[in-house]
Amino acid sequence: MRVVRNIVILTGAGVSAESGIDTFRGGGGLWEQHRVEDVATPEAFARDPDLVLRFYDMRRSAIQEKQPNEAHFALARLDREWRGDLLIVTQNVDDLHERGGAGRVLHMHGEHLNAWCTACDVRSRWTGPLIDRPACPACGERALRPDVVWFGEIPYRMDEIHDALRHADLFVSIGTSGAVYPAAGFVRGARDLGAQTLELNLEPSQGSAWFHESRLGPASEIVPAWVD
Ligand code: BV8
Repeated sequence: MRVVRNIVILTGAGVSAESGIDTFRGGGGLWEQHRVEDVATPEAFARDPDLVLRFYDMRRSAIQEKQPNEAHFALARLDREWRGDLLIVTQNVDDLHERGGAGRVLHMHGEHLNAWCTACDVRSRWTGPLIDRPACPACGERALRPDVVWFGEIPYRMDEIHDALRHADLFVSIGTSGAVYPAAGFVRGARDLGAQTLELNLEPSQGSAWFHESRLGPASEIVPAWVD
């Protein structure tokens, strides 16, 4: 087995579940309250911008009342102490990794707490609602949308992610169902390039067969157990 110097960690909604943030596909999960095609696509935004803006305003407000859990804190400890390369690629659009103290975090699906101006393309930190069409802080236009990657849109910083996967000695997937691409394909790429692969999840994911090892349980327990 290769010496582990470089680690890539992929996280999904399951790492924030115990902080009280809905997952997408769990029982009573987020998508069950809203059909995917109703809210998380550019077509939905063009068809019914108010519905989409209200959906994201509700979530942007909700995450600000949530707190990081032991999984976020454990990953932050690892991030601070790890001497090699380490990258936390998150599919999540909450800021709990950062509030838990992690520094090397890459939001491939964007962030609730950013707004993206469709007039001037500038992204601004944003904690309030967008439903009232506030003015863009950069250009003044009332053209802000959530800075979140919708289905059919290209995830952020894919080159950086692929570069990290190419150099990874260990790929760890935490709290994701393996349902959404391209994130769900990372494990196969890392394994084909010789990385050890580990899954930490409440239940087997759709990609479980690609992991050398799977540990099942709640993230707030199995992530600190792995890190420490
Ligand atoms: C793209 C932001 C092209 C929005 C999100 C057919 C086949 C394959 C692919 C496709 C296809 N048709 C279309 C596609 C592409 C599509 C896709 O994958 N669709 C799926 C549904 C089939 N993908 C895209 O459109 C992507 N873009 O492909 O562009 C391209 C790409 C690369 C290069 C060039 C061109 C864009 C996808 C991004 C969509 N945006 N989020 C928002 O948040 O509103 S996706 C959304 O799902 C979130 O980001 C979320 O993170 C992500 C994945 O879900 P999970 O995080 O895994 O959450 P889930 O609920 O599913 O699972 C939770 C897991 O946690 C479970 O396993 C559960 O057991 C576990 N768990 C629960 N509690 C705990 C726990 N684990 C531990 N402890 C607990 N306590």
